Amino acid sequence: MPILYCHHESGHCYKVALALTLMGVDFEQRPVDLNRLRELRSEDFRNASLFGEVPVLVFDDGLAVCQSNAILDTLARRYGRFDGRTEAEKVRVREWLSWEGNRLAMSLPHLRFSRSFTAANPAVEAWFAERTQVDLDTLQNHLYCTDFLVSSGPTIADISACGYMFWADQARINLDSWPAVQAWLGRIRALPGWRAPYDLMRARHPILTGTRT
Ligand SMILES: N[C@@H](CCC(=O)N[C@@H](CS)C(=O)NCC(=O)O)C(=O)O
Repeated sequence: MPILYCHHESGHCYKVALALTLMGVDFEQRPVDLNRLRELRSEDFRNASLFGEVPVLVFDDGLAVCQSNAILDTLARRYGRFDGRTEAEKVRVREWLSWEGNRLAMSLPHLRFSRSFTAANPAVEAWFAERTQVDLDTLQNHLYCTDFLVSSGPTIADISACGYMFWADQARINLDSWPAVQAWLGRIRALPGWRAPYDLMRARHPILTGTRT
């Protein structure tokens, strides 16, 4: 079965674990200790990971894929699930994956990390907070007109964008201000097999004070 190198505090890992779970694919979790210097992490992980980060998914045929959205893309293509139905929808899905990687992944995860783990410089944290609000507005404006990011139904775009949302409270973000986002998260929660991050990912190696990821 595929091996997922992961960490239970990583929403990028959660995206992959959630996609595998919703697709009904069994996988083995190998928690990586992010407190350790990259060069001191296990040899099998270092061999599989191009950038030294989690998540990495190693398929049964030996293909190792890193970068959460590249993994989601690979899963959708390999298992034929949670992708757009038409070529145009597949394009929309990948537009959202790129948006997530450039926008959302640069805001909410870092705000949460600064507010719940290792504090960033206050000016930097303020920048994360401002950017998070703008990104939530972008999502909200889109989700006023559609149940999922691509209108045909749930896709890897939703799985990617929701990766850190279930931890919004840890970033001290109150999603009551974004009701369309909350409703969308409710629809994701209602997907058959959905599980919350800490329920899905095995907790090992708590993040130590001062660790930066
Ligand atoms: N763009 C990457 C981000 C991955 C990432 O930032 N991973 C963090 C955990 S959330 C990590 O492995 N940090 C450990 C380190 O930097 O040493 C993705 O989408 O997978």
